Amino acid sequence: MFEKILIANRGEIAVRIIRACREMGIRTVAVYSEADSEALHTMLADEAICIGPAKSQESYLNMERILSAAVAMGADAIHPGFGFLSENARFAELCALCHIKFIGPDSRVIAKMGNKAEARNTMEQAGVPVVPGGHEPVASVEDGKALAEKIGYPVMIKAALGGGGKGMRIAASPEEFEVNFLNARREAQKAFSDGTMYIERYIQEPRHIEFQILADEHGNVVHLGERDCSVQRNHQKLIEEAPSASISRELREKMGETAVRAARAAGYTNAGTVEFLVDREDRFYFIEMNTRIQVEHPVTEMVTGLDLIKEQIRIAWGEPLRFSQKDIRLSGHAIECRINARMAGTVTGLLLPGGCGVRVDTAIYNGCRIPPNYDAMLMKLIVHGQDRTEAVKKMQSVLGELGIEGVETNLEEQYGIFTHPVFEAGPVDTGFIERYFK
Ligand code: MV4
Repeated sequence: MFEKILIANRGEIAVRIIRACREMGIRTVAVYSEADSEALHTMLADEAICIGPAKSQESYLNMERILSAAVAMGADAIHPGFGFLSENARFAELCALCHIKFIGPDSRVIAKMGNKAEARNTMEQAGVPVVPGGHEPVASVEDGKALAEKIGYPVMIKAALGGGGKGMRIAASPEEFEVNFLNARREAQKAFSDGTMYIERYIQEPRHIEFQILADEHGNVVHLGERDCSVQRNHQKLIEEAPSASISRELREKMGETAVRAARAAGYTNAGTVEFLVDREDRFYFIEMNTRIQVEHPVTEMVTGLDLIKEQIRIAWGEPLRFSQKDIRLSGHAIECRINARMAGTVTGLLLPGGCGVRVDTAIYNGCRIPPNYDAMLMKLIVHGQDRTEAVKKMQSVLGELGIEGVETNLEEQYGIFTHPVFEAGPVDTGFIERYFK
């Protein structure tokens, strides 16, 4: 097994990975920026090395510094967590060149799935349903308009290197097309230094359902069921749950098989997520594949009993999966709620919830500083109940207990969502926040 893993991340996910390594008897190296010298991940790892100033570009996003740290500390693998370099194909490639195992899929798979237009074509060729749309990038306004006419309005204009909503515009009519296409392309060019665009039919008020998959390096692929991530604002997920309250057992089975087919078509290894949109008629469409461990992975862990970080490490070491699809049993219902800071500051008081089926994933502690340089997520609250009703009740109780002083958070808003009668009754679609929490 690996002897030493460097964690190229910070915050709760770095802590999560350190804990998994410790349980497996693997030594850990934390990397930290000057703003994180007293961060929990810096203190919990066996060893820690400063890699630069607070700015991400000069620390957590700096490939040379992280690889130099890994070589200097004698790490034999790097876990990238999520965000930062986790979906950077060049970084995965550089790890391989340095003889350090990147804990994730092959760099070519990251690059292929990172291009959403290419991923779409790969999936369509493998018989995975995709949203009706074009097969070629849209080179001009004229080409785009002609294609949109064929697809039928409204259409969704997307950036090939996008995802998460950047470089994305709806066009409801030919009149709207030109300006929205040009704005989307300008945004994409600025954000990704690439203006490759594609078009799909616009799916109205879809549900966002994603399947967790695990693939080892011996050709075995399983899915671990789905997560419903429909509760989001401006493409920021707020709540995730497993299983989805809005799909039947039959649909789950069909989508799960499709997710496995998608992973095979991509030549996927390690943990990944196949994202689908589900329309009002229960038709489902592949939209993207995420080649990283995701923020919301704990809800899958709660309903499967698996430790996904440990599975990632075992797969990266070359072990075959120790279970097949028929061994995967989903039990109960899990919900995750993201607590975000609204500003930087110092935590001056902290009261954590607890109880049966309650999990708190965080790297904050009383007295810790929240630097302004990074993602604002402070904590993930995860509950597991026998069914959705019990899980929702549990989360209401958990949110009522939690106390964070010193930094403003979205705790009140989350309490509002969990006690909203429409959410309580469930399920909800991606328009829920817009409709009830403007
Ligand atoms: C769509 C769509 C409707 N039709 N594609 C948003 C982020 C990116 N991952 C894909 N997204 C969407 N793609 C077509 N053809 C609607 C969305 C979308 C969305 C998707 C999932 C969760 C929340 C969303 C909120 C707004 C739009």
